[in-house]
Amino acid sequence: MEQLVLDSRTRLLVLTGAGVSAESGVPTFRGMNGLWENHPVEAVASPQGFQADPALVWRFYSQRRTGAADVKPNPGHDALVRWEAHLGDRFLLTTQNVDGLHTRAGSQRVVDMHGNLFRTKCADCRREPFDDTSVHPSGTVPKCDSCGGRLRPDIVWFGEMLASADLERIGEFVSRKDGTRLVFLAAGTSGAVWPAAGLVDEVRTAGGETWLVNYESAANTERFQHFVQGLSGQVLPTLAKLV
Ligand code: BV8
Ligand code: ZN
Repeated sequence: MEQLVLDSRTRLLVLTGAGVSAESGVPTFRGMNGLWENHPVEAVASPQGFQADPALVWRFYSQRRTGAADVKPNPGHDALVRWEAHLGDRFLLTTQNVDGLHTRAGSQRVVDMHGNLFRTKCADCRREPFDDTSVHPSGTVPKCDSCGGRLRPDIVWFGEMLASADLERIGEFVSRKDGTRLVFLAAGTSGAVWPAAGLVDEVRTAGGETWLVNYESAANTERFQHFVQGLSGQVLPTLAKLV
């Protein structure tokens, strides 16, 4: 198997998707055929879906909070913690996953680019998002205790822009001019959702080296210079040479 060399001249940007959490027992989107209770996920995870039926959306996220609460990080998450310890500020992990497993594994330089399942905000006022593990009984929509409006998970829904601070942090890392060589590794992602699916092209434009670790071919596999097919929990622990 080709080895990813992480030496003192390397800076590494990692992008993860649902596949990295699969071995922890978190269902993937493709694994669910993109459906939840026969609703296309894009329909439930959208402002329109919330406008139309907020109780349904809260049932979706309450179920996922319950599911994600009792899972544990797997060896794929742990390998990324070791790489970060080796590279320090020459490491950045951006994840499409909202399960918080990277942070639970010990990763620090993490961008939750699509938000976090265990944080809540108000749909109707600008109060600060807050940590929240509460699961709501079916049919209920929690109310905001500062404006009385509807609370919603602090998650980036389809049709919503990602946080500009997150996009800037990723952009700064990709375009950094500090004499290091840029390496990008995507793991456990089908490359179907944008702007995450376009990161490989931004890195190529910046002259970076590109790796994909995935169980099956992704929508953008041909955009990567290296494709290592396999389970991230088995591949990531042995993929990198830390020198
Ligand atoms: C936006 C939070 C501006 C919610 C999520 C350009 C072209 C086409 C469409 C668009 C475009 N630009 C924008 C769009 C629209 C849209 C989009 O991309 N639509 C897709 C469906 C075509 N993008 C957006 O709306 C984004 N916002 O662009 O705003 C704007 C606004 C208006 C109009 C235009 C532009 C916001 C996107 C974020 C949405 N929120 N999540 C929640 O989680 O509930 S996306 C969600 O789905 C996940 O976060 C993730 O991003 C995606 C699922 O993908 P993956 O994580 O890759 O998971 P998947 O199951 O698909 O694949 C898993 C892979 O792992 C598989 O390949 C499998 O083989 C592999 N695998 C499985 N097990 C393992 C494994 N690999 C290794 N090891 C294993 N063990
Ligand atoms: Zn409010």
